[in-house]
Amino acid sequence: VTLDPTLDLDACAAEPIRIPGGIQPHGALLVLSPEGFEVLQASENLAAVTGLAAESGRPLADLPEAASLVAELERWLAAGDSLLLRALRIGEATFQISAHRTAQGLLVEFEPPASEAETLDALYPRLGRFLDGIAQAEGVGEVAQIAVREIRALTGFNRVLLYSFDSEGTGTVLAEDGDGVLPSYLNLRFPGSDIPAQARELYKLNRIRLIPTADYAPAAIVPPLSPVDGQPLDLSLAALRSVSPVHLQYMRNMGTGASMSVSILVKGELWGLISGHSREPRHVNAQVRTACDILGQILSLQIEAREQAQRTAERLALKDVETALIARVSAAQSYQDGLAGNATLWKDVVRAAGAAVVTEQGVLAVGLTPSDAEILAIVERLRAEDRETAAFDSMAAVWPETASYAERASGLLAISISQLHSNYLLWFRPELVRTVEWAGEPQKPREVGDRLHPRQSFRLWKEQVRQRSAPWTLSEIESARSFRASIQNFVLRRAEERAELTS
Ligand code: BLA
Repeated sequence: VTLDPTLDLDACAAEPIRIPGGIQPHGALLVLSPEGFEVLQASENLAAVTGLAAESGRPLADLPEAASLVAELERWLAAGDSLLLRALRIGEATFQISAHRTAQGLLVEFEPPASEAETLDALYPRLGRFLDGIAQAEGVGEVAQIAVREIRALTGFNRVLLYSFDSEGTGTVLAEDGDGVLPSYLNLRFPGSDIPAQARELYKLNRIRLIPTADYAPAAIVPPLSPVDGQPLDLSLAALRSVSPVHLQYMRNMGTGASMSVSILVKGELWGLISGHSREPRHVNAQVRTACDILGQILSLQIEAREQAQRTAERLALKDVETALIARVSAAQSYQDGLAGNATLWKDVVRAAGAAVVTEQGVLAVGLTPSDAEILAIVERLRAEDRETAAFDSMAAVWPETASYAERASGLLAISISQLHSNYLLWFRPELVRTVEWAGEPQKPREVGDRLHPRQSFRLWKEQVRQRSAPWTLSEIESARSFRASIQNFVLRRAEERAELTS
C-alpha cells in the first residue's frame, strides 16, 4: 500500500485540535484567574449544566452556590497538587470536578458524578487482580489480552482493542475483548493516517480521551479568546475538549456511538493505544478513567520491561555468533579470506540469507545475493547518498531499479568500513511474500468540497505484500555495527604487524 504522504495527510495534521473553541456538552467548563478566582471564560452550557450563573470578570465567590467549589479550589492550590479530582455538591446536584492549571488560568471541568461502584475504592481490587494476572503472563501478547479484558470490565464497552504502531504508524490489533455487538478487528491493520501526527503528539501529553457520543453539537467557549493572552483557549489537557469532526465522522462510519482511548507510552514514544467502543453512546466516569489510566501506565512499564528483556536475549545470541566468527577471521590471512571460509557464521551475524564485502579488490559474496554488478551499483548509490549505514526491508521502495531482483534480495543491511574508500559490508534478505489484512482499504483521505473525509468502510481488505523482506531488528543492526568495529580493529592490527615487520 502506498499512501500519498503529502497533501491530504498534511491537511489532517494541520487541524488545530488543541484549540477547538468548544467542549463536548456532557459536561461544562469554567476558566478562573488563579488569584481571586475571577471568571475569565466559560462554556456556554455552564449555567444549564451546573446552575452556576458565572459572569465574566466577576469573582466566583459572588455566587453563593459556588462556596463549596471556592473552598475546594483554595485547598487544592494550597496543597500544590497538579490535578484536582473529586466529587462535589453544587446547589442541588453532585458533580465530578476536575481542575488543572494552565497559562490561561485554572480550567475547572464539571462532569456527571460516579456511582458507588465506580469510585476508586471500588476499583482498587480490580487493579490488584490485574497486577497479579500480568505478573504470571508470558509475553506482551498475553499482557495485552489481560489488559483489554480488565478495561472492558471497568468500562462496560462492547469491544476493547489494543493496537501497537509500527515505524510507519500503522496500527495492528494485538488483543481484543468483546461481547459480539461490534465486529471483531483482531489482527487487522489500520493505516497511520487514521490518527494524524498532531493527535499522536497530543496523546503523549494527555493519555486518555473519552467521546461519550459521536453525535453532539459542541458547547462554545465564551468569550472565544482568553482575556489573559488574547489567544484561543488551549484545551490540550481538558477531559471535555471537543474532538475533530473528521474523527466523529470516522466513528459514525465505523458504527460506534462512543469511544475512549488510552495511550501506551514506551520510552516516551506512543507505542500503541487501548481503544474501547460501544455501539450506543456511553459515558465513562472520571474515576473509572483514572483507573484505566493507571492500568495503562502499568501496562506501559510491563511492555517496556518485556521488550527490553527480549532485546537483551537476542543481542546475546547474536554476540555469540559474532565472537565465533571473529575468532576464525583472526586466524585467517585476510579478513576477506576469513569471511569467505565461514559463510554461514558471516550470514548469521545479522540472520541474513546472503552477505557481501566490497573493497578495492572487488566484490566477495556468499549465499543469496544480487550479482556482483548489482552489488557495485548498490555501493555506488550508498556513496552518492552519503549513507554510512542502511537498513531497508524494501530496497525497491527506496531504489526502484532494484525491483528486478527483489525476489532474491529485498532487504539490505549495509555498513561502511572505511572512511577513505567505498568499502562496505552488506547483508541481504529475500522477498517474504505475505498477506496482511486491513480494516477497510487504506486509501488516502478524500477531500470532498473543502472538507476532509475519513474512509467509509472497515470491511476486511487483504493486501499481498511484495518486494519486502522480514525487517531488520535493532539487535541485528547493533550486531552489524559491532562486527564492523571488529573488522576495523583487525585491519588496523594487521597494518601494525606489517609495519613492525618492515621496520
Ligand atoms: C483521532 N483516530 C483518532 C483516535 C483514534 C483514531 C483511536 C483518538 C480518538 C479516540 O479515542 O477515539 C483511530 N479508532 C482509530 C483506530 C481505531 C479506532 C485506528 O477505533 C482502530 C480500531 N481520521 C481519519 C482521517 C483523518 C482523521 C482521514 O481517518 C484526517 C483528516 C483525523 N483522527 C483524526 C483526528 C483525530 C483522530 C484529527 C484527533 C481527534 C481529537 O483528539 O481531536
